[in-house]
Amino acid sequence: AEKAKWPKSTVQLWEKLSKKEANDIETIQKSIVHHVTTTLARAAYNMDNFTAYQAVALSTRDRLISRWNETQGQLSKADPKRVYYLSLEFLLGRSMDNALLNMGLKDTYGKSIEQLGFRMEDVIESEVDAALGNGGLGRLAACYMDSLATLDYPAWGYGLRYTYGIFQQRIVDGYQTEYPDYWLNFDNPWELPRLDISIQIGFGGHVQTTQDEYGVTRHNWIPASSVQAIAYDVPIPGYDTGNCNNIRLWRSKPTRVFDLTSFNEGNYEKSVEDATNAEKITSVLYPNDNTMAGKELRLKQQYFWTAASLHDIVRRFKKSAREWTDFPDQVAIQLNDTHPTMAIVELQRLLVDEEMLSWDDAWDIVTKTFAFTNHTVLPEAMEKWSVPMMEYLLPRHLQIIFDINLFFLQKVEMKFPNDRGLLNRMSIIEEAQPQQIRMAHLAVVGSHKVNGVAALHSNLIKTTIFKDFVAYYGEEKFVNRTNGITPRRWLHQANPQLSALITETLGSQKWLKELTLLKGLNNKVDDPEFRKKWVAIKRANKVRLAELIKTRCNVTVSPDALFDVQVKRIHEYKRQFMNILYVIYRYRFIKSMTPSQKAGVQPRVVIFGGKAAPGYYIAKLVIKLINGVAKVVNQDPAVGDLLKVVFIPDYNVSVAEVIVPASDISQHISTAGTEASGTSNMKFVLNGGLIIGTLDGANIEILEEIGEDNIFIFGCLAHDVEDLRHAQRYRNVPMNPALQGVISAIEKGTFEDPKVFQPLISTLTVGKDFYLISYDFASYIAANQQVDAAYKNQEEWIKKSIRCTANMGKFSSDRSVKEYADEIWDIKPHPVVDEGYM
Ligand code: F58
Repeated sequence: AEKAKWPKSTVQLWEKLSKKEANDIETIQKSIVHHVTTTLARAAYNMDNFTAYQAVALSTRDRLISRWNETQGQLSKADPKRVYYLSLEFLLGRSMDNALLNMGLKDTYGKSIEQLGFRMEDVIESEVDAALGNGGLGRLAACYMDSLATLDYPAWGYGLRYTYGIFQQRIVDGYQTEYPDYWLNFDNPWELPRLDISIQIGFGGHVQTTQDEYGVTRHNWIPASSVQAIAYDVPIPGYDTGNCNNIRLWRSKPTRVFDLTSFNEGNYEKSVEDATNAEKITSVLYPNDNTMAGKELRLKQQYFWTAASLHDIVRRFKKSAREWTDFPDQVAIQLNDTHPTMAIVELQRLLVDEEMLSWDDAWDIVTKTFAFTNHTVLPEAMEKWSVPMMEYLLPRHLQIIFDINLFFLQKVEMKFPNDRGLLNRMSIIEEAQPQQIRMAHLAVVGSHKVNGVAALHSNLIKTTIFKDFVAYYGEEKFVNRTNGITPRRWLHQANPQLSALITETLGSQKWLKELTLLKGLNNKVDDPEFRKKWVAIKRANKVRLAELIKTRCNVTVSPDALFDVQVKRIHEYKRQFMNILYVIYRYRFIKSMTPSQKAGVQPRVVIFGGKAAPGYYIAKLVIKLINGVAKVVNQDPAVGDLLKVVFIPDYNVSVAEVIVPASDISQHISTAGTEASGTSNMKFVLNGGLIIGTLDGANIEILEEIGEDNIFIFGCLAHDVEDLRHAQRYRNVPMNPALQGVISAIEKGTFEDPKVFQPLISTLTVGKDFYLISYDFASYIAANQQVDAAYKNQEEWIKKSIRCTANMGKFSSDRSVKEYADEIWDIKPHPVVDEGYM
């Protein structure tokens, strides 16, 4: 029945009944108990922490959905320009704590549940992480969604609903072993299945070419098979606003459960097999970070997701009966790396083949709609797809890619005639055996803006991978958007005591939405009372982390030692290897000391965490070495509490929330020019942790903001890396002697069978040392000595710590998102109006 046709009394009854529930303790308790006894069908007293979590989650979800409904309803009516953030990864972590804090309901829920006999912390701990991402890129998407919602921007995320997230890591005999992350085991209260929203996605087949009545050639793709995309919506509440945005995740399903032909022919097994194949598409997240997998299933994921999302976006646009030329005024699409680049091709196909626009009109719309974020310059991470694979899976799209390339290269030839080398370099097609499609080139050609993720990185891409494109398009197309992090999750939620102290000091919670207000803390540096409170909070956070280390690693560490942290994906360019080599150096140095010399040593706990891609042999050996060293060092009575080494298994978002607030110093030590930005560096410094780092990625901008007295910088410059590598390769550069000593110790078998580590050692010795560990080792040792010396002067250290937090305002993802909104997407905030339903 339509609302308009209803009698007034019916409409009024609906309106009355859909007004929001009150948020007092009694109403909330009723809603929790209601979910226990009805939704969960449990007896009221027969509950564990997990059941309590489920009930609180369901009650929170009810309130979330009211906001989501109201926001989306009002947006549909007003129909402002929206941004769509296409990302294969959204690394959200836990949702409950965040939702309650953002909606301002944490205290009330805390009291409610406490009276019912549970501790909020235990209930929160029962939630499993949503781990639909690998690392920085996926977590960045999650932070941006938080900021977009908080700033009232009309924004949707589009991604995949993987059945298995990033694998779970366990350490067995020092080695990483992988276990499937079946996160949907107990149902997921943070999603709204929209089983009614289903889109058919085709694969394979052939292209039919015909002439239409005007003699124009028309292309019609006839896919050989199809699968369904089913929508699952994940509400993203803003902080201190009723606004609630959406991430739509697609799940693949067979088009018809049984292929009727096979079924009727009695081939039951084949019909079920087809169904299984359809479901495979969204079954697992690829666990590589910064390397290209090149698997057919991955390309299927990319097309499945971009086609479903575009179909959805176009359907929404068509509701308004506007002209196609208005499309870029209604729709901005951000490509999070090259993974969604097929969206460019799919939109061109929809406009030309299905909507019958001319090629040029369509291409004008396409290039005004898309913008592209690059996250890496590492050659092994550059996406390429083989032409035969593309032809087999998406024959019409391949034709379109060749046409895009042809028209593009014709224009390049006009601007720079007779330069075949240039055309070869810029071509979307790489002339290899077989030919390869360079997705980054396609993304640049199909977008109106291309951005890097930190100042250094954005400059680097202009002088390296996209140099020719800058010459052709001009500088304006290539911009910088320095990454940011959400202060709600990474300070307010993860470090509640520090958040409370800041609020008390600054007189309000405004800083959570305007992070530059933290500057006010600079005045407090010379206040000894304030410093005392500051350091007490850090210590409490270290105690909490020490407990986690005891449970997970069975190692006892002293919270009075300096906590030195490196947690991130394990990758050669991030140089965890250099870190553990220095630990060995330090260990040997301590062992060589007399008792009175030992008395002067600054005790340290060196904390590692992070996953290696399952097929990345060298990265896995680094984990093995860390664990080998930990075993020896932690048992050595000659060292005692002066040095401890731990590898925390299964590093993920919720573990990071415990580690980040507890660090004294963290390491961001990539070879200069290799880490595009880094975002955990921002999280640590925001929480008053100092950092030791190279002049790479966002470290440089952090240095600019907090000042050189509050950061430990070492190592070569990005600018010099090429020359240094050249020297390393072709001249006889001797290994740094301190490093040489460390390598000899490993080779002598100090840390288990040295044969195991030979391939790892070879990365330094066989004339390469591509990541310049030997070159940087001397300055790395020196920087570590400076850290020890600085930490000895506790009062000065605390001042540095306060200055760190105080000057991190720039790195709020609110700032990043505003820059995208103003200068790339051209969208405005559209606040939801509270009419009493949310
Ligand atoms: C990261 N990339 C960058 N890629 O390495 C990091 O410097 C940056 O801060 C961050 O993006 C956000 O901009 C990254 O995390 C991946 O994990 C991809 C996953 C899919 C395959 C290719 C790598």
